[in-house]
Amino acid sequence: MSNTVKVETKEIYSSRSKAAASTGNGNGDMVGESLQTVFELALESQGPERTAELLEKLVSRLRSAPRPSAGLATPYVNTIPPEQQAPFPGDRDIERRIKSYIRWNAMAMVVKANSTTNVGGHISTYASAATIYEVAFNHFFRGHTDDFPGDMVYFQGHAAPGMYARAFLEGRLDEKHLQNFRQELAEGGGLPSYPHPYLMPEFWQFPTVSMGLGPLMSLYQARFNRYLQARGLTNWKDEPKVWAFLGDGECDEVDALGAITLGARENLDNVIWVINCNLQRLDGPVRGSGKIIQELEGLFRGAGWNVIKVIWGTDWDELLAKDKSGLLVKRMEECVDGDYQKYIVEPGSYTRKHFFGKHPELLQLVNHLTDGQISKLLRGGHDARKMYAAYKSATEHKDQPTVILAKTVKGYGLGKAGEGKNISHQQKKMNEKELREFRERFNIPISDDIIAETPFFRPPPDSPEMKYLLERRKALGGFLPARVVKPATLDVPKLDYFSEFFKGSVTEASTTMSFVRLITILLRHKGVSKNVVPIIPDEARTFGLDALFKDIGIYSPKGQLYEPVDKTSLLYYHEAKDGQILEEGITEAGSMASFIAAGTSYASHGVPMIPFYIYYSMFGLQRVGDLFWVAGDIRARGFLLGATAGRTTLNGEGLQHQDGHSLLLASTIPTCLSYDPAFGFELAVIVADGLRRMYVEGEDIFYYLSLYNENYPMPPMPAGVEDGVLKGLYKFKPGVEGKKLKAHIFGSGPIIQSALKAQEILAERYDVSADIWSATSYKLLRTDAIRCQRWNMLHPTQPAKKSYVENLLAKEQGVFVAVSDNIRAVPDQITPWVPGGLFTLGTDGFGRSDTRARLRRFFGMDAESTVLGTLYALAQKGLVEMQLVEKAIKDLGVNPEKTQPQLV
Ligand SMILES: Cc1ncc(C[n+]2csc(CCOP(=O)(O)OP(=O)(O)O)c2C)c(N)n1
Ligand SMILES: [Mg+2]
Repeated sequence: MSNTVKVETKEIYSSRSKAAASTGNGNGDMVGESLQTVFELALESQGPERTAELLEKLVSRLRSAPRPSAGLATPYVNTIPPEQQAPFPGDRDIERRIKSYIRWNAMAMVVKANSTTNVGGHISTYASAATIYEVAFNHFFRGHTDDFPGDMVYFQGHAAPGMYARAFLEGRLDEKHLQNFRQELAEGGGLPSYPHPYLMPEFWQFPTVSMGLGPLMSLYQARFNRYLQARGLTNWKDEPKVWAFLGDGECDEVDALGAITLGARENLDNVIWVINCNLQRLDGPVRGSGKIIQELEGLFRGAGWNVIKVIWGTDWDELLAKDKSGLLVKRMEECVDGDYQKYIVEPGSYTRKHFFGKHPELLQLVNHLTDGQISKLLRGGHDARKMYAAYKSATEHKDQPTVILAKTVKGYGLGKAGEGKNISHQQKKMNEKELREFRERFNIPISDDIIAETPFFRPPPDSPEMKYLLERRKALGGFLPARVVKPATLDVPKLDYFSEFFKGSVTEASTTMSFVRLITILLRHKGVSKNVVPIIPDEARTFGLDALFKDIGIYSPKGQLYEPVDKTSLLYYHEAKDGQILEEGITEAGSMASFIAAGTSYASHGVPMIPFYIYYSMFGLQRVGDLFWVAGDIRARGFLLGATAGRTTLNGEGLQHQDGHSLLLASTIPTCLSYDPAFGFELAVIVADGLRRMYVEGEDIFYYLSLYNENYPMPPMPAGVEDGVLKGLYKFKPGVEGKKLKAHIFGSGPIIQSALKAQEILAERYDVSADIWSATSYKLLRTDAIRCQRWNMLHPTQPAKKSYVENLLAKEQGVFVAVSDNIRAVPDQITPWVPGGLFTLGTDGFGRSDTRARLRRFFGMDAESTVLGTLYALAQKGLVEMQLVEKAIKDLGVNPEKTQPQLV
């Protein structure tokens, strides 16, 4: 075989020398001509297949040759040549009319909203993407049916008006909704600005408007769909496709493209991305002096994706076919995006002069076209036939994800009001003249006398357009977007299933170890074992979860194609096609995307899954906080475990690892319940209740739990504390009686140990009886208190309600002190509701490496510092003399002039 190729190659080489000889010299054009002759000779003698094979070899040699550009891009023309283009099966005229009405309504809702309010909105994004979406709606997106979850579509956030406008034609939204776009609090309700399942839970599935997150999540969603299939948890008639629609500017977000290799590595041919390359972002061109389509093509091809470029509309096919010299493609290649933008804004005469006019041959090509016709030469993304062919090819492509790079015009159809202009993205208003032009261009049947009001337009129900539109959606399974949640509960374990945690243990353990034990027994519970999804970003060994590798396996679509080096050990690295663990590697963003896919499986698949995502707490809320926010918006359920938490408990790792503020960040997410448990039994109580609330009651909430790596004996559960554990505060150990003074110390996480030690010192040396409370959740205490406060304010003459924390502490005497391994703002959340206020000790400032003892002294929250804080709080209330505090500073060996953690 290889011999034959050699012979053939030789033949071609010799033909080439003949050709070169006949042309006489070796300058660039001559070489080009010679190559063409060789190519034609090869085609004649070897046939197209063999020639293609030889050319591929040449191209691969060319790629490895040192050259100035990466060379992964193909010529600046459509990937699918006209002769391979699947024919468009729809009725183009009707589809164009439907699209025009949607365009109009999408524009009208923004213009209307901004005529009376300042709520903003975007016209230009959808204007550029209308064809891209409409072809997919009429021919590709499959809706949810009983045996099919529906294709999962990540709509570009700024194109939302288009989706609403379509839903209006479909009869799913009425005029009032459109009227109240971005006015959700208006009477009768309104429409959210962007895709938010939290705000429109029966409509939107995926939040996308924080740019970059949609593409990332779509990949992990597609991967999660495969995971469910591999584990036998689905029962579909067909596999859903995951579509993501992105802006070209959006591709600069690291999140957008940072995970694309996952798509190729795991052969996710269930993924189709469509990048609307309108060449503009918000401020101006995406790559004015370059070509974004070519850049993206190289990137995706390098990452192993199937790339389909849809650059030119059908009008260009004829010109390209006539261009025997190759000059047209050359011209297309040499123009940069800034030029292409200019050809939109300027009249056709400009394009004739500056684009075609560069070469007389090109001018001739367009001699038969008027300037008006030149200005209307379509870009690929505005041509339904080209988009259809691309989608068809993408949906049939095997083994690789596909990206379609569709070239469009930002603000298409807006004319002087913004088409192709740099201000296009921000355009929200149109004057009457501009509205008339828009109406004429798209043939909207709206009369002059009402046009200034930008009325919405919906054709009558028996019109061909309406019939066509509804028939198409019916044939494709139903409307989209749609979020369909069927009630599905799990047979979750009751609290007594975790009774081993209630006994406590003399052997020392950390809360991380308690968690490992907890998930291990959960994986043995019949009702939920299959639904648990452990997610780990390359830290299983850090947390002691590696024991799970062998038992439940790591999910790998390829299985394990090698013998692991530790095969002979008990806990070897075990990958399997139906593995249960999602071992993500070092990507906290990717892991969160998996958490979200698993945590919304109850909605997207009707299969409730229970993600437990455990990670270094510092690299969670702080690093990828926006994905936590999305988890709230998308109504995800599950458990997030911020392990190795605590600015001093994780001691050796230093400044960039030591987390003392994730709890505060978690407290900002409305649907996230955050806890800081100190003991194994608290963890069990919280998880058991979470399972009930999320998977039996169906609450759309998720949990953030801090876990620590400090070992201490785990105490047995005191009687009757479950309610307090869940509400956020309970008395763990009362102080000794018969002391002169009274204090209360709130401790949380492992720092409850400092509080317990302080309790002893205070009793023995300072005649203070200190009750020790475990503060499991300042956030929940605060939310409850705020709720009461608000009610009281709004019902001023009715008996006031008291919050849990106020009731709990009402009868307590003395001072209140809080100590934790977090910044003071965490406990400070409840200060207004603590009788006499709360004196807090915490870890404000950057962390550093040292022993726990030294760090805790440095931050001033070890046992001695807690004693000092308590005495000072007593002194501030006049209950002891300040001199006693002075004395204690000496007795306890605290250096009053010690370096302070830097705060500005
Ligand atoms: C993370 C994030 N950063 C910034 C923005 C603000 N923003 C909204 S749209 C936009 C420009 C979008 O350009 P592109 O992605 O090309 O989309 P187009 O509207 O051109 O289709 C920007 C900067 C955002 N929504 N999200
Ligand atoms: Mg753009």
